[in-house]
Amino acid sequence: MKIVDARVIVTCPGRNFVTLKIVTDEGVTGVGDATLNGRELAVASYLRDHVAPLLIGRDPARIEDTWQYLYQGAYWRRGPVTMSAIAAVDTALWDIKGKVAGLPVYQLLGGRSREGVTVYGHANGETVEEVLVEVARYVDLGYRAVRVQCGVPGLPKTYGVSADKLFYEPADAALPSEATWSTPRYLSHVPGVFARVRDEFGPTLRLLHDVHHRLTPIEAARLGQSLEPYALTWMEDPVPADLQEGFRLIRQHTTTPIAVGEVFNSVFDAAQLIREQLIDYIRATVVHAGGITHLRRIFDLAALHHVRSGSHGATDLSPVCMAAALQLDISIPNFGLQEYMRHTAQTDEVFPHGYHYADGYLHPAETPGLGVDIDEEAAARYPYAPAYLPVNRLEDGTVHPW
Ligand code: EZ4
Ligand code: CO
Repeated sequence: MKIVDARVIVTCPGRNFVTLKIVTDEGVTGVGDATLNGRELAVASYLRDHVAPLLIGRDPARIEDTWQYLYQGAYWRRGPVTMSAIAAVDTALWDIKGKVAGLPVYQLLGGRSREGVTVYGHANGETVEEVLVEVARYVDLGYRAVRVQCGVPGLPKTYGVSADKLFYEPADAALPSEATWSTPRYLSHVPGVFARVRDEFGPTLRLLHDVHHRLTPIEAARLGQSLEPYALTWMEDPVPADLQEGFRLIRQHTTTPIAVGEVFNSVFDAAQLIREQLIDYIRATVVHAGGITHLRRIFDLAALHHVRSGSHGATDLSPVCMAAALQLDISIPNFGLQEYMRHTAQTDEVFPHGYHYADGYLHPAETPGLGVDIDEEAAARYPYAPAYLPVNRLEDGTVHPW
């Protein structure tokens, strides 16, 4: 079998997605997500101009060899653009391998390790009252875990808090919008929010919170301490992880578990965090961390160090990425949680998929391959529209410095 075509499809069914479709001479096809929020066309060009020509004529069965060929062969290593492009190829090749074998990809990864993939949803509101209503909505839907984000009094707009329910779209403008950040206002407000949520929903609902890289290590240590009475499942992205040893300081001060990694591209972004057991959950994803092949490598290192998976699953990760993530989630020994933000009806139309939600769990499709496809005719009806993530400034106008 040989690869005869590798098409890059850019579509915007409510938000932008970049998808690679690999076609073989025997008619078997595979899909991979290549979406990099706010930088979509850079990955599309990388694939179209620099990767697709190298794939033509290759044997699609050689997944590891193709991964090494693209990674080593580029000379320029890592980075979100390169690794998202490699991820798309890798994911599409796993899809093809599953279809050729007649098995869902998780069977090729060792088979099922659990009955379902526990997911968490996003409850967010401007006020605590709104937050409580949103948490109740997820509890009613059967969720066992909920991420809680609340507006901060005195700040006009907070990242992660939106009027949309069940999903939200942070890339909200054709040019970057701006939000204001104040650490003192934030740190004084958050513990009270969790006190109310615990009070209302009791001790067993799993609660999570995303700090979106806004704090310094000592500030994050204080936040972690102040949240200890509410027994969070994790405090996410407390500080940027450019400086991996920064997490030591947080770790020394708090038993609140830590999750990080949604912007990681490589095992090297996480190696120190994992080896020193500075985190509890690794949030790297299929699309941004080199595909199923490389993400499994990250999860295997994590398993050796008591670190569980907690993959990113916001709306900018397409149903193709979610379908691939579920194949890993259901099969690895150290699965923790899977983020699950629902996509819009238009997105679901463009990406028909067989995975489904029931009673707090996502279930991968049982069909051969990943169990997801792209409807290219539907995709063509939604042309690319520029959209960027917001920029954060401090109250004095400084661009948030870390
Ligand atoms: O900011 O997906 O945990 N989820 C998140 C997301 C990310 C966006 C970035 O593209 O932090 O909302
Ligand atoms: Co996050």
